[in-house]
Amino acid sequence: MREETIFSQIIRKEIPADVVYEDDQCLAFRDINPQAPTHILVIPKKTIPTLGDVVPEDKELLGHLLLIVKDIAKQFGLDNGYRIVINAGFDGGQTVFHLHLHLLGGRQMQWPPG
Ligand code: DGP
Repeated sequence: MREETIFSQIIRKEIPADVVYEDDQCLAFRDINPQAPTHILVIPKKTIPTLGDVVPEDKELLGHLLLIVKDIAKQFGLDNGYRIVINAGFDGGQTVFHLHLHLLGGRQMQWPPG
C-alpha cells in the first residue's frame, strides 16, 4: 500500500479542511498556508504520491482535475487569471506526497517562481 499523508485523512474527513468542492474522484480545499488571496488545493481521492507516479490509466483523472480546477477558478471569480502549480518531488518543492494542484489567484503572479 502506498504511504498515506495528511491529505488521505482530509479525504476521509478524519481531520477538518475548508472544502470548496468534492466529487467521487477529487476534493478541493483551502490551503492552510495561503500564498495568494485565493489558494486552493485540488487533490485526487486516489492515493498518488507525486506526478512521477501517474500511469496511463490516470489520464482521465488528470484531465478531470484540470477541468475542476478551471471551474473552481471561475467559481472564485478569478476572471483576470490565475496560476496552477504542481510541485513534483523534493527539488520541485513538494512537501506533502499526495499529488495536488495549487490554484493561486487574486494577485499578480511573478515569474520566474522561487
Ligand atoms: P506542496 O509544497 O506543493 O507539497 O504543498 C503542500 C501544501 O499543503 C502547502 O501549501 C500547505 C498545505 N497543507 C499542508 N498540510 C495541510 C493541512 O493539514 N490542511 C490544509 N488545508 N493544507 C495543508
